[in-house]
Amino acid sequence: MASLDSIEQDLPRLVHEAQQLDKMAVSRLISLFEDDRLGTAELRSQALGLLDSRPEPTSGTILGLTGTPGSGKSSLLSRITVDLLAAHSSLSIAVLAVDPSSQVSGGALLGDRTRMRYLPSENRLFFRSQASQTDLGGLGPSSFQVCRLLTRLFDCVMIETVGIGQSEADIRHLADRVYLVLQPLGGDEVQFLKAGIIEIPHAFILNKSDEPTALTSYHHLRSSLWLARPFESEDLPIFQTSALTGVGLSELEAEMLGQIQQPGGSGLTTREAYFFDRWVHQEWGRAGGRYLASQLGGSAAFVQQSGGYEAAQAGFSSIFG
Ligand SMILES: Nc1nc2c(ncn2[C@@H]2O[C@H](COP(=O)(O)OP(=O)(O)O)[C@@H](O)[C@H]2O)c(=O)[nH]1
Ligand SMILES: [Mg+2]
Repeated sequence: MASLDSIEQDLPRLVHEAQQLDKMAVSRLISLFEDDRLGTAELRSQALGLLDSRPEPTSGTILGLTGTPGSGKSSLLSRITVDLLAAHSSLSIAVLAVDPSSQVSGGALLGDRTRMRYLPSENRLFFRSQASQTDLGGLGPSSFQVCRLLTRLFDCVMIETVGIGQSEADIRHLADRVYLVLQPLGGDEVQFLKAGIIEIPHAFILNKSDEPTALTSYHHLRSSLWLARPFESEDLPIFQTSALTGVGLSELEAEMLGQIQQPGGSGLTTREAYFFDRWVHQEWGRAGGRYLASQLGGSAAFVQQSGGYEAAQAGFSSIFG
């Protein structure tokens, strides 16, 4: 990692190049947003300031794809991104894969088909894998940080994450829209109902619809939804897709594009309080969390009082550290 001084001197140029979606510049800035060394918060704050001072700042939409390993998230993303970019010449997409097997999914995403159609020189598609912060593929404060950067550069940030444990709640806080990717299970109705999981998503993707049990699984999922979320089940879309044959992808892509084109972009700043609290717990454990809650008026109040996320980090570090 470069010294902080050299990044500080380079920052305006780096930000400028990142705005042109230069892959090297985007990568270097991401490293800054993943860096938890003291002194980096000020640099992040400067970078965000430069990005936000543009006449028309980008405010990308965050779409989350979550689901158990093997359900086809990476395969879907590799097709969806390429299709969307081919159909919309001004669109840009960044993929953030937070996955215990992220190396594998990175390989899959940049696999043959993608590479053939999109040479590495295609700046509108950016891929980054991030080591997950828990063994279970959880998101964490640094995923949040990277999203703060990427939403200012790309029209859409697609996050791939394994939906287990804490990361279920995290993805709902981070993404503007969450898709749960499921696969047919040979008629095992109960799998779909696993506590907690079914309450999170805005929409469901039943992938591998080329498999023989897909239709039965679809009906099981529909009735599971009716039981688990009776008041909204009518409105919960289920996309039946196959990343293998391409069936159902155009419907899913149309709905994703609709999300991306909605005015307003990402509501990420309203989520700062949640991820600040997670950061405090990660850095200072439960003692830090208790101090934040009891002595500083809680996360939302403290972030606001401090004048933003970076200032709150610096402030908390000097009080508690
Ligand atoms: N039959 C079938 N296989 C698929 C489909 N989508 C993905 N797969 C396969 O399922 C496995 C896991 O896919 P992957 O995209 O890595 O899943 P992830 O762990 O959710 O990212 C791979 O062997 C894929 O080739 C599909 O729609 N149909
Ligand atoms: Mg994957």
